[in-house]
Amino acid sequence: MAETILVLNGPNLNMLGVRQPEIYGRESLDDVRRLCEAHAERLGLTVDFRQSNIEGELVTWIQQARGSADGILLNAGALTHTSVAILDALLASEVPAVEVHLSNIHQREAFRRHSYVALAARGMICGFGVHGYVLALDAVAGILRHAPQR
Ligand code: CA2
Repeated sequence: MAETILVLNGPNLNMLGVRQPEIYGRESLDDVRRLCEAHAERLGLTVDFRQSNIEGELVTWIQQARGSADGILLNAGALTHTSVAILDALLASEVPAVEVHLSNIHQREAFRRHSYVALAARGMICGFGVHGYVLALDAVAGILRHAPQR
């Protein structure tokens, strides 16, 4: 059976393509979902694609990933920079996670440079727009194929 990658999107990412295209691009979150599903199929993976504006819902989904998902691709949005709860959920889940951001968080306001997610993620991809999700799926696939154990 194909391995499942839980693709999680945090607060305000449902607004993609609607506002601030100069920062986040013109594609909608539905476009990103289709991109992930198409690329996952090429990799022989299944994608479970979700978005929430609620921190606790993301925490619950990460907890549930233990035993139900083989990898996590996470764009936690602004919660990246604030949420110890998401960090703790990632550490507890023990599912390999890759962090992704559409924008280059290192070229923006100083507060975006710090990521709690980074303390639990295997790595981070940022600054490549929606293509970053494709790169992150490749990274998860590589982890699962070549280095399944931390
Ligand atoms: O670059 C990213 O992917 C971010 O995770 C996006 C977050 C931001 O807080 C992080 O620092 C970096 C913001 C997501 C909000 O997305 C919007 C998209 C279109 C219009 C309004 C918000």
